[in-house]
Amino acid sequence: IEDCLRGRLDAKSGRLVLGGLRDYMNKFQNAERIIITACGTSWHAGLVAEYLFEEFARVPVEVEYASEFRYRNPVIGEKDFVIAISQSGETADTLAAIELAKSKGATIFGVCNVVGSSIPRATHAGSYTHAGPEIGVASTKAFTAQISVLAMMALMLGYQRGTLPQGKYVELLNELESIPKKVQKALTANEAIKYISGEYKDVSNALYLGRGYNFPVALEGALKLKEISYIHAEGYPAAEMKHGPIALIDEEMPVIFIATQDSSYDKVVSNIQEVKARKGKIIAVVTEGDTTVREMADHVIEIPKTHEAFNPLVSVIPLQLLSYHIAVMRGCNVDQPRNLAKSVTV
Ligand code: F1P
Repeated sequence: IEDCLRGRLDAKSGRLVLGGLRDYMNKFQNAERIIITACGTSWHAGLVAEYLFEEFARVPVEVEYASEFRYRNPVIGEKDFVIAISQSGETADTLAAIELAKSKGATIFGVCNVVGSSIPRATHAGSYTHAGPEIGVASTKAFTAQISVLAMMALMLGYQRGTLPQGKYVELLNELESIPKKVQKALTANEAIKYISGEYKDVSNALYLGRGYNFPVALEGALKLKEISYIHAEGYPAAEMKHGPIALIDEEMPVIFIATQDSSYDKVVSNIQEVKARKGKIIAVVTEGDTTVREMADHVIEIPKTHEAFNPLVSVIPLQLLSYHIAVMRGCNVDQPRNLAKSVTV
């Protein structure tokens, strides 16, 4: 825990990754509920965190769009620990959600990237993600940095509450430390992804499907494509496909599956079969060495294996690259997409 509080992942630079938690450890540990509030990509990182906190710390979690939360009359009080996530630290909806939660007596913890921005100042405590400046408007490295911080928080909380045994806690922290190397490896698929992008740059729609930890990644993949290529894209839990989106599938529809080898793998494979039977085009992000999905998909993109809880940190990389290449090929300005602001302050 001390390692974690000192910022074990960032030991070389000596940065305090979770330092902000020190004074609020009691509130965090005894929280009856965690409420996560954010917008856009940060909200997707919050969804990943819901899975992490509930799996490892067994605390109930709610993930709320700040843009909705601020306008409703939520049941919230002193026993709630609110985590507000924001790259810019300036998002007006998230700030308003923080003020609402504060007025009800909840403890607010910020996970922000921009040092000294408004959200860190409005919260009781927080941790910076230290991802460095996001050059473009669309969040990319901020997403993975947010999940890294939230994962550390979830592991630490699980260990402290006794729901995560010490051996498992250490094993997971070690795995988390291996992620930067795995991300490097995932980036080596860049040329292959560029080729795939060329095949799909003119589509009008795309569907992204994932299960478990990869469900929020499906949402994020779809959002990146919308934001920077202006292609209509939808992200869904793969199991929801049969409840509606399956009607969209035909030879024109690319379906991007996140099909890593984890506890959802067999079920995702059957979802792939369902799409294939309807002649949908399949692009699949798979674990290195996968052969089953390779035989079924039109294209596969391999990523290194990690613990399924950390899959989003690696599986989002090819989806970010796919959106990037498609956007460039369509002549879009990837750094400054139309109609989008870096910090949405109104
Ligand atoms: C939230 C957000 C970003 C998105 C765009 C508009 O920003 O929705 O996720 O990429 O920049 O704002 P933030 O609160 O994380 O700064």
